[in-house]
Amino acid sequence: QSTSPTRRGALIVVEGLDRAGKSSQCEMLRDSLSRQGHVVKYIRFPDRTTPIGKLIDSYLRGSSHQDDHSIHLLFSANRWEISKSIEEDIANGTMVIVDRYSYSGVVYSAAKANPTLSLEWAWRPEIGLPRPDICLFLRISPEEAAKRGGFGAERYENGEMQTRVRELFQTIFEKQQDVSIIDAGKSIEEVSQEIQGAVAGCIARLDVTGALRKLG
Ligand code: ADP
Ligand code: FDM
Ligand code: MG
Repeated sequence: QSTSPTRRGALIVVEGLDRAGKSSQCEMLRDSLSRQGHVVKYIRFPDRTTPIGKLIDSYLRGSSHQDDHSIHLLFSANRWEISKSIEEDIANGTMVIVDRYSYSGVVYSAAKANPTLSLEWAWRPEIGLPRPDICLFLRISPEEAAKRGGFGAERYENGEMQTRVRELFQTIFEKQQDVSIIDAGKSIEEVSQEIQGAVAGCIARLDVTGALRKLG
């Protein structure tokens, strides 16, 4: 039996507006890391399968109403309930790819311009969650996003909300460390190449015997 410590995996977050290409890119990244021999898991937030996730799903589809603060805390609770399994997977060497995370969490809630729901307020419940080793922000113009299809029927899929979300993403990612801003207006292949390069750099720099850090 080997006595060398297990090399931990990396926590890789993909963020961006609707139709930036997050889900397509997460799948391509999963496949490319798998081909390199990594064990990979692809998860997304909200995770609509849990009891909390079902409340969120009903809210997003417009079937139920929630107070702005209350739904914000449910989105956060949905990350907390899955955080333990993320930590275990990472410790066991799995590469975990996450489609939306705390950054979507704070930005969509703060975009509602509710006077008691600031970015600072919104960030508090995220403190202590697993900190991504890299966050890939897929940046896209409203024009490019519009070419990829109209708005769907879910709660935040309207121009006004998307404009405020775009501004707030910009605000938070100016300050955030470990963020790679990716021009998501390029072809799927080009974006995928850029992401693979950024992730390879992250994995090469990773202290694989150290623990996952926490959001502060
Ligand atoms: P998101 O998960 O960010 O909402 P998706 O990956 O579901 O975005 O992509 C939204 C739509 O745009 C899909 O129809 C997808 O095929 C298309 N798409 C994704 N990336 C690109 C790209 N780089 N160029 C053109 N179309 C794209
Ligand atoms: N969203 C997502 C939030 O408002 N808060 C969060 O914490 C998260 C993770 O939910 F409108 C919003 C962002 C988006 C919706 O859409 C989820 P997708 O299509 O499942 O990514
Ligand atoms: Mg998606």
